[in-house]
Amino acid sequence: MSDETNHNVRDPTTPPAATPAGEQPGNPARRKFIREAAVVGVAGAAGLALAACGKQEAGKVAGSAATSAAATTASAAKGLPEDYVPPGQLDEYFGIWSGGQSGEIRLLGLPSMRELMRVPVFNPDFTIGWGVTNESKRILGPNFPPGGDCHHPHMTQTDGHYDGRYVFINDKAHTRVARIRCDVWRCDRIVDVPNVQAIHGLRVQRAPRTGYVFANGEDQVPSPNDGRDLDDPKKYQTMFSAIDGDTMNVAWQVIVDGNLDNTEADYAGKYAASTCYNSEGGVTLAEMMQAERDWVVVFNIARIEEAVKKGDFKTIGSSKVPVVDGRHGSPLTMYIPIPKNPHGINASPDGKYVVANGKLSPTVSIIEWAKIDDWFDGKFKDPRDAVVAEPEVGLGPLHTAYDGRGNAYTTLFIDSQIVKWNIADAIAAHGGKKVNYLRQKLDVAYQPGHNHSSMGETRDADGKWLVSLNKFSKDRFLPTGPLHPDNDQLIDISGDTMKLVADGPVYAEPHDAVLVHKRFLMDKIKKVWDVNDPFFAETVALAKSQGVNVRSDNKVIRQGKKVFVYMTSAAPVFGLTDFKVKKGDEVTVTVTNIDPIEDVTHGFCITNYGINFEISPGATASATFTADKPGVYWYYCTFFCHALHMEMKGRMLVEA
Ligand code: RUQ
Ligand code: CUA
Ligand code: CA
Repeated sequence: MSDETNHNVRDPTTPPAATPAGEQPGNPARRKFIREAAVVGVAGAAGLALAACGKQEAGKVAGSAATSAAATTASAAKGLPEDYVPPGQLDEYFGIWSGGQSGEIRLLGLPSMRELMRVPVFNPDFTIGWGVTNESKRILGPNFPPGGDCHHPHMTQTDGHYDGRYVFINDKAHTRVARIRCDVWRCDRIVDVPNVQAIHGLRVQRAPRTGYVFANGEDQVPSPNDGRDLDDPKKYQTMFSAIDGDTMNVAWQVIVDGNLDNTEADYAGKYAASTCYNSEGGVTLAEMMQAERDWVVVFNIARIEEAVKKGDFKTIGSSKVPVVDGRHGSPLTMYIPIPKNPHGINASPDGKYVVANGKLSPTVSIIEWAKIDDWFDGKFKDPRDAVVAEPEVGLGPLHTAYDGRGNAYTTLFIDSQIVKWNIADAIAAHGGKKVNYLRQKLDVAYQPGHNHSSMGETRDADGKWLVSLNKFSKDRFLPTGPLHPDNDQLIDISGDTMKLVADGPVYAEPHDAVLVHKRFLMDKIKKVWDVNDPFFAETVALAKSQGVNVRSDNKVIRQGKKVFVYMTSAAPVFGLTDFKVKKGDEVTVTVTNIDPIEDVTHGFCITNYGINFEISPGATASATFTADKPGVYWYYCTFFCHALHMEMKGRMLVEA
């Protein structure tokens, strides 16, 4: 078996010697060993026989019951790379990746780092028919914008544990927040956040449950932003928003001083905290870097809810969202000065601390939640006293992850490193004890933004894996033209030292990801659609109102210039071999996949009409368009579903 045919063998090429970060992660000698061992190991792997069967007849799943924990142990025993997951075996973690400028979410398996699925959210997608089908347009809204800029995917939690209900993600480009269902991995709600601009930081309430989804409006704008105060930046403002994760309504907003970057929630359900890098209220780079300290603003959730309940709020313009005033001096907020233009903010999984990452300062600031309690209780005055340590960690600290064993891992953008440091030792050193809190610095390639540890944003932080989401890949991959992929690197943090395990090229620009152990999701994910699923319930109800059972009827209903075409799909036939409409008709085609068999997805494409969508087993999907071109237009199935897939087609006859 050659290297080319074995996709699990990493490229053993030694990276060029001259690199800005000094020593290269990834030992070439080790890589060579891995390569040879892997080839031998694969030949003997039990999974190979299954994989060699190729695609089985639909419905018969050649799945293996072996756990990936066993797989990992097995690969270690054979000298295989740690991220090697044999054919037919499953990864241990779901990686939920932001799709960045693509506007989507991506599902990866870890440790293999294999991409499993893409979930269109803010972006039209012709595979799924996102932005094509009526079902997706109901979620995207009328006149939906062309895409989104996603940064922060986060899963719902209950008492600090993932509960596998939803994932939320921001769209900075159009000031929106979306919700994705974890049972079918489809976006089901998108909310426009009013009164603010550019939703960036996003986190979920951890306790008692999500609950709120916290979202930062990053940039300050006039309020309302209707043309007034255009060039009077002193009058600009932004707000912190709490969205009800169940209803997807904006529950309340808090006006703040400065801008808002990243946000985080505590483990007790009492606070959220956001970084601000533009306390100066500047509109130019130079202005935004003037102050030595900006701040973290802490939101007291109970007090804000109380203020809203008492009617102590205003509304702005046509929005009905209660807006409370949380600027300096408000009893609702606490402003903790932090050096300098801080960026990421990350709560430790023991529930005790939250760390703000200094970016332009080589420090991280450790804030103790209990001190925040004390400050709000009036036990001390100076908010800086909530900072229990401010360790120096390196240049350009952006985000911090945790292993659940008291260690923190901070990305250093400028140094192109991950620094591992110990929280207790940092606090002890701050108190004057002679102790080295720094544990290790690992070169990454290159310029890391977020990092994320397995389960690290929950009480179940397990300290096994860390991904470093690097913005630059430079020389690490085959060239792809001037636009390079990002490089998401997998790091083993289970031992005393971090070990780089794999490079993972990814399309721009994931920003952030979460790693969720599969035990939180396996029994929640559906393999076929429930025929009563709310995702297409409105479409099914419309059919019913016309006397149509979408699961059995194949018919054309004309209502004046509106034509409704209903058909089933069951491999390898559509329920209608043809249908006839007139030029100028508004046509709605509704297709229902009545194949009850897992993995038999059909597609429905009308040639030269811009219509395509997928219909997975059990699903109903529809699209509406104007039949503006007379002639014969074949519709055909776009998913290779059957030996007679090519023949799965019919004709739309458009009369002149
Ligand atoms: S924050 S730039 Cu996640 Cu580093 Cu968006
Ligand atoms: Cu149905 Cu191809
Ligand atoms: Ca600043």
